[in-house]
Amino acid sequence: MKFRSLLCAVVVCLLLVPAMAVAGAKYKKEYKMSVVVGPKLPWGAGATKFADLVRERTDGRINIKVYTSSSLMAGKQTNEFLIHRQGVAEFCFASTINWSTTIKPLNVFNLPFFFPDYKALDAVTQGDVGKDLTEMLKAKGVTVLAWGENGFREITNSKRAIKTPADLEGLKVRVVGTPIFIDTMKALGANPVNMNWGDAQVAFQQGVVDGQENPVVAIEIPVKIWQFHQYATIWRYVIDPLMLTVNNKAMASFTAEDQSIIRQAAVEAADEQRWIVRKGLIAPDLSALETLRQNGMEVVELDEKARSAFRAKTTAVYQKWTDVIGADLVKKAEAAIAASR
Ligand code: X2X
Repeated sequence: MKFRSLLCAVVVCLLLVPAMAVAGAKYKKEYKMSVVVGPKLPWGAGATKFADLVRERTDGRINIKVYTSSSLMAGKQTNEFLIHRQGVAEFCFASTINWSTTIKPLNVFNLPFFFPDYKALDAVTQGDVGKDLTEMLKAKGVTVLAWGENGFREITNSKRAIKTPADLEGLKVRVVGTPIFIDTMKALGANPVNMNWGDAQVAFQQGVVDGQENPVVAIEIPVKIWQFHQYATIWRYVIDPLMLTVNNKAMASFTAEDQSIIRQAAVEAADEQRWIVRKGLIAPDLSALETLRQNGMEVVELDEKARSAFRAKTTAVYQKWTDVIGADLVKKAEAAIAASR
């Protein structure tokens, strides 16, 4: 009997040790990373930075190719979570907006006029809400490695300066195909049209829509929005964080050492990207708004009183979507925001 169990142990060892040794050698030649925007925008550049760091630090064992402009989902940005979960893209640098059609609690970031500033946002992503969302996504097959940022979404248009809700009346505004955006724009009196980002840029050019909403530094300046729109209103109506993520099965296929390289690289790339897109948008440095003005735009900055007139029109949207998101999560976010004051 003794001899037999010894033999068994030897056989097990002989089978296991080589299997462990070759784990690293089983890596794919290429891993895919999905990004909705182009490579030159800070968001796309953040993804490239992450891929480069991982490649360098793993001596090329993990070779991530960044697929920009929604190319892995044929332009349909709201399908990104699905292809990520399936493992078509092992990595993503993704906007919460694009995933919020599938993962409803992510709509917490889309609640109109909810986040007053970056401090409030950081309190939410770095606190209990960030933790809860991370756990929810993990259960659905995806790990959040770090939070980056697209930014507060500010409206621009070709018709008139928006100072009060009445100025929005009847404006045709392009939004992402995420239902809460349609509800919010309708509540504000605008005429929302949903469109993928790739099509939207053509629509601006052709004047098919009057306006759009996107972050200033991350999107509006790089795409030179002044070519199409003369008016911008800084109203901080919605915040758009980015998540740098990995498919759980892909992550589990890497050695512990490589997993920690991936985690570290994600935090570095996302932190850097977040500060790049905030630059020029935090008083006293409002140079990003100056860039819009220097390019001929009229920029309206709403104070809290003016902002609350818009918020008042969206109360029903807030209530409806609190139920969809989950009242507990919204309560946690409210508490984190209050504590950040
Ligand atoms: O489509 C948009 O407006 C963009 C690029 O900001 C997002 O992907 C959410």
